[in-house]
Amino acid sequence: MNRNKEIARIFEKMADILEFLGDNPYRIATYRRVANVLSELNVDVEELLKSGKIYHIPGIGQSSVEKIIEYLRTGKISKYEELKNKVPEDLLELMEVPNIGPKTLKLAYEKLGVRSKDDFIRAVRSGMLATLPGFGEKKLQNIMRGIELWEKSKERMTLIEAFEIGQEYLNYLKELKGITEKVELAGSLRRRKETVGDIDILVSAPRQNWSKIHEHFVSFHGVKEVLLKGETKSSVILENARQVDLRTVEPHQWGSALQYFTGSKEHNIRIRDIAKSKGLKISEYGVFKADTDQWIGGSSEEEVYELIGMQMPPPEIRENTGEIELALEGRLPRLVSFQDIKGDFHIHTNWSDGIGSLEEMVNMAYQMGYEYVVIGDHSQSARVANGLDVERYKKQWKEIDRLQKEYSSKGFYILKGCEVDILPDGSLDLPDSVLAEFDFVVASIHTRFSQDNTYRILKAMENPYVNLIGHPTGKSYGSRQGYILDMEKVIEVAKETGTALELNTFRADLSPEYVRMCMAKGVFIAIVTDAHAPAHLQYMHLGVGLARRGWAVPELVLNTRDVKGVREFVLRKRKLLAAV
Ligand code: DGT
Ligand code: CA
Ligand code: CA
Ligand code: ZN
Repeated sequence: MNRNKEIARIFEKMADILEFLGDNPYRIATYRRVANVLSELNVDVEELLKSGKIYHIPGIGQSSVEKIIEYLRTGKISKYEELKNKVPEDLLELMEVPNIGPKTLKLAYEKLGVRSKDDFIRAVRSGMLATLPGFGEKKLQNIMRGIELWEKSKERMTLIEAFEIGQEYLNYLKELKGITEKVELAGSLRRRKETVGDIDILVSAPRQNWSKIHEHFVSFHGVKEVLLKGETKSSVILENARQVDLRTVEPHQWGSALQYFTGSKEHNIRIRDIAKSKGLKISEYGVFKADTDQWIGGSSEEEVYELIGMQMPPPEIRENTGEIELALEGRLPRLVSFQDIKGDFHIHTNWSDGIGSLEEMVNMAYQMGYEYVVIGDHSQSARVANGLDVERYKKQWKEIDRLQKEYSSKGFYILKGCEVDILPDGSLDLPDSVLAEFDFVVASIHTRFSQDNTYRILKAMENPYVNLIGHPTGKSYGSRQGYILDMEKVIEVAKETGTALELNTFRADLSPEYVRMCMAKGVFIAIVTDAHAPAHLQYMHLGVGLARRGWAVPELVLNTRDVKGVREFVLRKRKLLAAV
């Protein structure tokens, strides 16, 4: 899977370079398309080559296939190596920055003699860039903000990125069958934090196996640099600059080590104090009597918490924000879990900007074990996303009706939905008469990200047909901070109108703090993947983790309702606002 992404990245870079060089736009588009297709494939590209299926994938032509074969054989694409020499590497890197495209860099390169990243930043700060045509105040501000967000995003990765690397590393370590005992992700990744600094992996095994395990760990194919290779701890930096740490412990230390390395640090400090007050000592090696240093337990995490007299808080809420007090009283709430999830409310197909067909997306939702899925393609004003007008929605409904016939016998429901744009004045991109015909309506803001958008969201929620506000804060890690929003007011009106707020897995929007506010006020959230390809639906597992970080309980997570319950939710709002 990961190799697909590596190759995709190279195609993307080739497209960037060609654009910088002012090459043929058709070829640039081809490379970008190949990159897109490759990064969303859910089969290893080598398999597709072997079976010959690669020749049937639209968008991948003969010359692209040749490049892929070359990469699989040699680990390189000579065309890329050749292109790389034509552009300073530093500048290439800058193309990843939101609001800086190859065209801007080319201008700076040609007109201002910019040759490096620092040159470029200097050109922005000194006002040199502003002397070029088309670089007004606003554009320069966006570029500067883009650089800041990008530099920050290099320090920490998104949960999705960390999870994919972590899973791949876990599978790789599990190749050591019989040598390792338990293998688990720890640290902020296990806590499902929205961003992850480094990836922590914990392995238990008899001590005599440890050196073999560390040797294997540093030999992972994506490793660029070994920072440390020891008997108990190793650290590596991957090709994509991300860090992974490994710890090995003895089997009887597993629970206390997992507890320790899961963190958070703030949670652990409190736990140690509580242990102390009970005459115990707690560390990554176990739970001990304070006076005699006698080991009394710690082979499982449950045991660690039991020994100090408290419930075990789920990893996602171990942040010392109230979980310890409740756990001591045995009053932790039951949080939502993946098993509770009966559907996804926001996915896209190739009718708008998704790459999966309606059939493929529906099939994947069914494979997830759900009872229903809401198709949520973009509405017309989202032109770059190939948004649908009323006529195309109606065509899509016919397709859905046809497909529903196949799925009815399986007890699976395809709900007609949309992601309707909230326009600048807060009105919606589709008339009420059409909205009324959908089973479920998501409304989102996709324009004017730098102003206060509270009024737009409030107005959208007053519409009787809007059931869910999509990615409510507009933030997008690494590229957008999110617009100004009076979230307290939004939550209040969500409650009054019977509207749910979306927890968008890709963007980690809502934040855990806002989820907690929703729970406190009795406002529904809906966990969605915003999937643009079949494989994305699986990120629901992470979305649930993010919801748990906000202490989400099943009663206030819309996805825990069955299809009848969802229809009741929709009808209730329409009645409440007197639309039926
Ligand atoms: P990150 O990597 O910045 O996203 O956050 P974490 O929580 O993964 O932090 P990391 O990788 O530095 O350490 C992993 C866990 O190890 C951390 O959650 C708790 C534990 N830990 C690390 N340093 C300390 C410490 O100084 N005291 C205590 N009590 N625990 C620590
Ligand atoms: Ca970490
Ligand atoms: Ca670490
Ligand atoms: Zn959207």
